[in-house]
Amino acid sequence: MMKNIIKNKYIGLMLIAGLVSMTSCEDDNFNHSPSGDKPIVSNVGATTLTITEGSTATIDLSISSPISREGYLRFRPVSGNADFSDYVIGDGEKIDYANGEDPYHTGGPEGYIVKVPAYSGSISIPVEAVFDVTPEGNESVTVVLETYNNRELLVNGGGITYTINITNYVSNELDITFAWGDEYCAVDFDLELYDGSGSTEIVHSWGGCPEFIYIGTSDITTADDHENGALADGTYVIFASMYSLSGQSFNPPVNFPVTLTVTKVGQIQEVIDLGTHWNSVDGGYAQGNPDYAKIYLLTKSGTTYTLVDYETMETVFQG
Ligand SMILES: [Ca+2]
Ligand SMILES: [Ca+2]
Ligand SMILES: [Ca+2]
Repeated sequence: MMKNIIKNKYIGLMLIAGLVSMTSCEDDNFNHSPSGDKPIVSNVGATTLTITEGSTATIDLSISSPISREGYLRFRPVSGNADFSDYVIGDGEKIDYANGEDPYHTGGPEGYIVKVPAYSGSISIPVEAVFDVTPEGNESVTVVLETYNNRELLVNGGGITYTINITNYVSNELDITFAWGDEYCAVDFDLELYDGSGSTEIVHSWGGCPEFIYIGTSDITTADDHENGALADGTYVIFASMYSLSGQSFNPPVNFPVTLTVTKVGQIQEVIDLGTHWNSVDGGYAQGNPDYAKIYLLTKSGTTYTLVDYETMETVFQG
């Protein structure tokens, strides 16, 4: 009984507040657009984008009547084999239920969210095809542009469909990635590139997990983490090692799941399994393990790279 009285009182107060605010609306001259007059967002550029990995294109929109409030739009993927790791729309903000993300707590399907600033008459939204070295087929995704969250903006026709085609990046650059399992990142492995004598370091990768060296097309000037540059034709030394267990102990002992992945960017990739070379008992250099490194000879001849296992003299990569 008491509950009902309170509830009725509350509703009564709400009605009075509503009447007051309606009255005050009629008293001023501010033009409140009925919902049918909300700004309409229209496409003004291409609706099919073809973008090479590592490059960016734009989706260009016009907004029919700029408003004093920010609005939100969503690009909702509806089909295709490219996922959020392959392309980024806007500044990358998204709802992604697979990873428990919903920044506006509004529910609804997954997609990239773009904020349209107040007073915008147009907006140009970047679409980035994410760079990777992996040789792969072309990727594609179809997304639908829709209003989102506060629904201050309406999209022409209720939605605009865009097709984003992602072209595999291909080059004569070489990527060498040395990985030992994300769960063992506290253990310190290192990757280094030396000249043919094995005594002068050209470049090293010491601070990552995985470590990688990228041999690009510009000149190397200083030895630094991952720095890329062109190499003159000749033979070089790749030195892949465990520096230290870094105080980590493992019970039971483990073989670290080490791989050396050699990729002629976008073209040829070889994953060399080194899963039996390093373990938690023998450790690395700092633990006095004499077999703490794997050594390879890397020969560059024009745009062809050959990697030979120094122990067995077996060719493990050519491309
Ligand atoms: Ca890709
Ligand atoms: Ca690729
Ligand atoms: Ca390291």
